[in-house]
Amino acid sequence: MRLRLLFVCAFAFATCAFAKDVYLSIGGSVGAFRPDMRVFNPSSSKDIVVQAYYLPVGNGDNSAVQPVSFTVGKRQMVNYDDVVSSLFHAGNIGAIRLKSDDDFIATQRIYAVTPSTACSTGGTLGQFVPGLEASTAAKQAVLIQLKSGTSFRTNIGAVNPNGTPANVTWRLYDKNNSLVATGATGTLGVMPPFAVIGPTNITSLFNAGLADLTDAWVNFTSDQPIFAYASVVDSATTDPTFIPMSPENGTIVTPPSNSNGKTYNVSLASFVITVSPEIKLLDLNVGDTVTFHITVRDSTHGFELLDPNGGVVIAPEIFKPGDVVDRTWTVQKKGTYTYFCVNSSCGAGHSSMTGEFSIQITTVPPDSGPRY
Ligand SMILES: [Cu+2]
Repeated sequence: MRLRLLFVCAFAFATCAFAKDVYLSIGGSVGAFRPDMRVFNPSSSKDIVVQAYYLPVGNGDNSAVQPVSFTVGKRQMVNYDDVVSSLFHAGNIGAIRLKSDDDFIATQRIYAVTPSTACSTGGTLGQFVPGLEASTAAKQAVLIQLKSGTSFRTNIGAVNPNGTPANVTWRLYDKNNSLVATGATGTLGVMPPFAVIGPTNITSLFNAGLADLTDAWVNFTSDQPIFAYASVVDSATTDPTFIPMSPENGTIVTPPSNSNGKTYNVSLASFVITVSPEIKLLDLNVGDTVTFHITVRDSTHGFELLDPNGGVVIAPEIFKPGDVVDRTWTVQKKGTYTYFCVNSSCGAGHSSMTGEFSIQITTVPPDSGPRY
């Protein structure tokens, strides 16, 4: 069987069955972090040449990146400690793409270096990063066993292994398996060719607000196959766990909008915020789940929602024209909520984009005292 494949390789195709295109989704030489890479050549008959591309984070188009080449001898493993520096002579954070016309195996370990002190010997603390074949990228996958709160934090990152942009929808689910947020801040929903999203804290990526993420999971769907991973870090010890994505193909269940939840369309336009339908006094109550379906019309606008005590309900966030995002929150207090555009740096008109609605206030006291 193997000989037959070799025959096909040699005579029929430029890219044969053993050609490999492998991604190491995260590597970086920044601060105390270092990545060590190993590449193994399983062939006993042939030295192989591997082309290596360093793809910087930032979710930019990396299709112009040029490779560097190295050779791996028969049945040998080559070692690139601190690979970003030693092979690419670069710094900062990026993914690594490895290509060869022949079969190979690649792995990586990324770790933080703890320097020696007078009282203790230095060492490293890190995690394993698997080399993933491009053919195993997925249009839908989950990242489970995520934890975010006071004890743990979770970063997620992604790589687009395609020469075309990938349009990605990200969804975050909380401890109760409830959808907390759809989409991501800014432009992370579109990944240009070979773009890399660096490790990003899920609470900021999704603006998760008050959600209980002590156990959480993330799902994505994409029109192009991509790679995603999570890194769960113990805040007390900094112990990290690498979590590769698990491809799946279940139907995405959209939460019912009227069980005990309600959805409102929130339009941000120059210079007015419109909530539709209008939120009347008795429409909502404590415990209700509310989704603001926010559409940004004509300009860069921001949004923030504050509770009756001035506490943040939907964290301030700046959007681009055309952005459509859902922000879900739970009513925890009766009283008057205020919302406004937070794009204060773009002229006075934005500061007039403000409004309020009240929930279940039975009497408005004429003097002091809580209003609920
Ligand atoms: Cu505005």
